[in-house]
Order: sequence, then structure tokens, then C-alpha cells
Amino acid sequence: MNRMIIILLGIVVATIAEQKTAHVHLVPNNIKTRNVTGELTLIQNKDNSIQITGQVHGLTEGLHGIHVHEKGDLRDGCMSTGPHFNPENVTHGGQDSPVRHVGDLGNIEANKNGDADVNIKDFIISFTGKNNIIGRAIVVHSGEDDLGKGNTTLSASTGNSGDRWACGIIEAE
Ligand SMILES: *[C@@H]1O[C@H](CO)[C@@H](O)[C@H](O)[C@H]1NC(C)=O
Ligand SMILES: *[C@@H]1O[C@H](CO)[C@@H](O)[C@H](O)[C@H]1NC(C)=O
Ligand SMILES: *[C@@H]1O[C@H](CO)[C@@H](O)[C@H](O)[C@H]1NC(C)=O
Ligand SMILES: [Cu+2]
Ligand SMILES: [Zn+2]
Repeated sequence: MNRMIIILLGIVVATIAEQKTAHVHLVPNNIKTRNVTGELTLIQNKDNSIQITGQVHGLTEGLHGIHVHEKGDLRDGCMSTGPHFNPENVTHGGQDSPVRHVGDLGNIEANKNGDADVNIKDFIISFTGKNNIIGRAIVVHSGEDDLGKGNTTLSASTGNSGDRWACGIIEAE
């Protein structure tokens, strides 16, 4: 009887301890250059994929690269977030590429007003284990991510997605 209660208690504690939701408050890298802001919510789905929803404002119309970068460090703006989160040390890609950085999330698309609705589902990023993104950063770029298919040297490392316009730390709720 006692053992049963202990086992049940253990399951309850393990369930509560499991991280389910995180938030990102995106701030401009340099407000004088480009005032890009946003709020993102990250939720772990039942199938263990991560769903990212929210809005980004202040962009130019069109596609903008979005990635998880390695470090949750904004002391030097978005520059101190380091490279794309890449624990396997492989080349850059898109969400569906056979080879990609863990942090490669493709593009978001802004309308004429510079607003982007974000709705990304990803099976590689995680809230646990070696692909855990909690405490790292999300960065939104000035240009389109070519998903590693471009013909520039930067394509294989960053998707040639240009400057870092906004970033925020992925904070567990
Ligand atoms: C930057 O953009 C945000 C959100 O659109 C806005 O609230 C804020 O006033 C803007 N700041 C400046 C300095 O333009
Ligand atoms: C990562 O891969 C690159 C290119 O394949 C290699 O030059 C580098 O030494 C690797 N770094 C680590 C930490 O394994
Ligand atoms: C590289 O790609 C750009 C854009 O897709 C294209 O305009 C250009 O001609 C390409 N350059 C080479 C050398 O293939
Ligand atoms: Cu990036
Ligand atoms: Zn990448």
C-alpha cells in the first residue's frame, strides 16, 4: 500500500517537473537601426514537438530567418547570443532538411505593415535533453534564410539571413 502511494507521488512530481511552456520577449538589437519587437510562447505538444506562436513587429515585408542561437546572453545585444544552436556540429539547413542545426527554424513572413504572425511546429528542438533550448535565445534576422540551399559561403552556416534585428531569451514559465 505504502509503496503504491510512493510510486504515484513520484509520477505526480515527475509530471509537474517536466517543462511544458516557455516565453520569449524579443527586443531590438539596435532600436536606432530597426525597432523590431515581439512576444513568443513555446508550448510542448503531447507528441513532444514544440509549438511556437506569437507576433513580431517592425519588420520589412517578406521572409525573415528565425533561429535558436546558442547562448541566452544579451549583454552585447543579439551579438552575444553566439551562433545557431548546433550541438551536433553540422551544417545549416531548414526545419525539414535531413541535416540542420537544432536551432534552424526557417523563416517567418511579415505583411506590408511589418507584422508577422508566428506559428512554427518543430520536432527537433526540445525542453529536455541535449536539444534543450531553455535558457538559449531566439533571434530574428533582417533577411530571408535560404535554408542552406544558397550559393554563398554563409549559406552553410547561417542561411545568409543577414543582420540580427531582434532577440530574446527562452525563459521557462
Ligand atoms: C518600438 O516598437 C514598439 C512596438 O511596435 C513600440 O511600442 C515602441 O513605441 C517603438 N519604439 C520606438 C522608439 O519607436
Ligand atoms: C565542427 O566541424 C567543423 C567542420 O566539419 C570542424 O572543423 C570542427 O573542428 C568541428 N568542431 C568540433 C567542436 O567538433
Ligand atoms: C547565386 O544565387 C543568386 C540568387 O539566387 C543568383 O542571382 C546568382 O546568379 C547565383 N550566383 C551563382 C554564381 O550561381
Ligand atoms: Cu539566427
Ligand atoms: Zn543554422
